[in-house]
Amino acid sequence: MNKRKFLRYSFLSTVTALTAPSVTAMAKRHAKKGKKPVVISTWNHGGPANEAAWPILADGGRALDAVEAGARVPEADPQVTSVGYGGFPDRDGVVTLDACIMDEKQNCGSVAFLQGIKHPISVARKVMEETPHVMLVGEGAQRFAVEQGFEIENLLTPRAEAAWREWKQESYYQPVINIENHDTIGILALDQDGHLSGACTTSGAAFKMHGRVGDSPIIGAGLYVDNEVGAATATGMGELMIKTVGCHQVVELMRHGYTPEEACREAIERIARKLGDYKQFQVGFLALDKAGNYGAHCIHPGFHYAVRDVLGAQRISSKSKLE
Ligand code: SD4
Repeated sequence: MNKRKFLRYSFLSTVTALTAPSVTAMAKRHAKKGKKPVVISTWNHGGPANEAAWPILADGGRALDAVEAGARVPEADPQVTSVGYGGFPDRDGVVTLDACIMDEKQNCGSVAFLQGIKHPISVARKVMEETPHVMLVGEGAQRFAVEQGFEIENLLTPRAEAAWREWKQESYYQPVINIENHDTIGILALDQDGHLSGACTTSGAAFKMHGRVGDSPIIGAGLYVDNEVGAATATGMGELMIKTVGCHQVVELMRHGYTPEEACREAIERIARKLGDYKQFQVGFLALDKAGNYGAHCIHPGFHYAVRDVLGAQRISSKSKLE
């Protein structure tokens, strides 16, 4: 068994045990009913996000509420430098945010190039629920957010500003996706009623061109949910997911019988076949099917995700193409 496999199996076998009696009862129900509920999220902050989502799912709440609650955790955390407050700015020093959300009824809402609002995921949900539209961008999205009661705040933390100033000294005008340390959060949940929802929120590629929008607010690219089949989300260099409509592809592959992991791997293979420059960038897909099975695949080693179900919390390393 190679090291990666070993680590993976170690993670699986060191599931955090929960001891509360209600959890035992739930575990029995879970065993009978299948793998519901479950929530999965990208990267390290997926753990805290899942913990915020979990009580909603455990109480029989909606997957939609769970994914929104989860996504809000890294959005508010100034230590997370690719999401919400504390996110690295664009090359002009402006923090611009992208997010989208999708429910079990094919409803979706999205905001892009949004400035000064700490919780773009909640604005995206308002777009979904309070407007006839799917997507609002820039100043219009901000105006709508304020009308909905969101506050305009300065999202550029001293840490993010210092990183931007240091980057500017080199004047290397390329968007940066750090292979080892992405922080965009994509979160997918299956609730006790068997309904799926997903959310994705990011400050995008650090030091991107002003006005650049990535995959994260684009339904089908950075997130897709089909309640008949499954859900998928993505992290990494968004241009590659947009060019291949990656998450829609992952869900469609699951419809045709691929497991979540196989579907993610095939979406990565298609990027590799079609996009010659793919090795320069990290991309990871994460998927959850209607039965509660999940899996991931990425280009470069290093992508991992967090899972929370009745058995506890796990952190799983994804297999990668360039391992
Ligand atoms: C983007 N996909 O804007 C996002 C960035 C990302 O971890 O995932 N960073 O392209």
